[in-house]
Amino acid sequence: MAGLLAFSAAMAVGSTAIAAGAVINRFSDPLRDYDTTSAGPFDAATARLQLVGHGAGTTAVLHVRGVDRSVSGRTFGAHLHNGACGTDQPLLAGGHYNHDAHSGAPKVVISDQTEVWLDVTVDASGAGNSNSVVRFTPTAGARSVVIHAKPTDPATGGAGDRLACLPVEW
Ligand SMILES: [Cu+2]
Repeated sequence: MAGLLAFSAAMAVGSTAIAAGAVINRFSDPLRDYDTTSAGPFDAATARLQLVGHGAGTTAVLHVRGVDRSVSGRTFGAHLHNGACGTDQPLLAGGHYNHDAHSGAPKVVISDQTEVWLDVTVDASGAGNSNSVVRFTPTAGARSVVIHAKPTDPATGGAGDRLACLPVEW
């Protein structure tokens, strides 16, 4: 119940921010497959990311659809990464975009407030949504949202293998 309430509150914050904020950018594309030699749940999926600026921060909203329904109910880690998507080159996307690292903070904290975490749970129709509200604005560049095989570990930010990638370049 607490989890549900927290989720509702987060959605409300996101909706308010969207209504009041200015869309910095919207990205919509088929997901790039990181394993073109075998079938995966995101092979036919598309995704859309909106970055909305509000005051000192950003709301990121991710929509994924067209995911194989065999994985409905599962949660997949998703994050804003530093680098661009590359065909069959999952490591090209680099590490997570981390505000502490980009702003030269003396200590780099890994959390859902220093990075943009957008884990998605796939529903019965093969779609999933998530949002993240952070108090920074990512700097422009050729970046990506990488979708991983597992939910994000809140302690390490790790989420297993990289499955698919949405180009996010501005
Ligand atoms: Cu990631």
